[in-house]
Amino acid sequence: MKIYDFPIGPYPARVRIALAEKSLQSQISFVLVDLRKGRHKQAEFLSLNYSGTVPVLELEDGTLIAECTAITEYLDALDGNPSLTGKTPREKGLIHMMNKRAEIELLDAISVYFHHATPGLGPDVEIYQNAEWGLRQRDKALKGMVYFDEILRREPFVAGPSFSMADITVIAGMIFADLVKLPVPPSCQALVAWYEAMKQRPSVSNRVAMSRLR
Ligand code: GTS
Repeated sequence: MKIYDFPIGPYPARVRIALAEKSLQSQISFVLVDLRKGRHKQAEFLSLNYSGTVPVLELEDGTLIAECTAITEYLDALDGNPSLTGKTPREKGLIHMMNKRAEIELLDAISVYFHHATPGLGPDVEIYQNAEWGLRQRDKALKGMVYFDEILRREPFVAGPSFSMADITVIAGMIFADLVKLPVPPSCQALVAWYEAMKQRPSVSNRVAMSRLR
């Protein structure tokens, strides 16, 4: 399998972390798509992913799967252990809900902030920016952090008792917050403590080195 990738990117990190949690790294080769050069907006890449984003998983038969959630679900279905997307209908429902919430309330909001209210990928790539929209999304992300902090005050993980895809998406949100220097609200002690613990997981700490190790 092949993954079209940008090694330091927060979204690609979601798939890298999932691969490491599932011990599937050796089955993957990574293909660099240089976002800073706008390669993801060029026709060659758009023919692989209409949305013009990485990561994209390419299977041996040429099937293309974009969207981190879809890729993680595919990888999880290859081998159920450990499970990242839940085994029972209840687990699956809760994990999917919290994963989607982590995208909407945190990760995607920070991404919009990055592309609209900061220099983003640079003037050649960011051809339309709306700073006001970006700043609103930044505030939404800060509210999202407070929400996840409340969850993590009472649960060990974002979707309950076990590590899951929803944790990975919040981790990606925190990685993105670090990259854009978005400070975590001081009240979010549980979120900060949980993130420090997540950073100790080899899947998280080694994620950027993954393609170089192969
Ligand atoms: N919904 C998509 C997913 O979940 O896969 C979003 C993917 C996404 O936004 N990826 C970023 C991207 O391609 C990669 S990174 O910012 O994390 O490196 N961004 C480029 C752009 O122009 O939006």
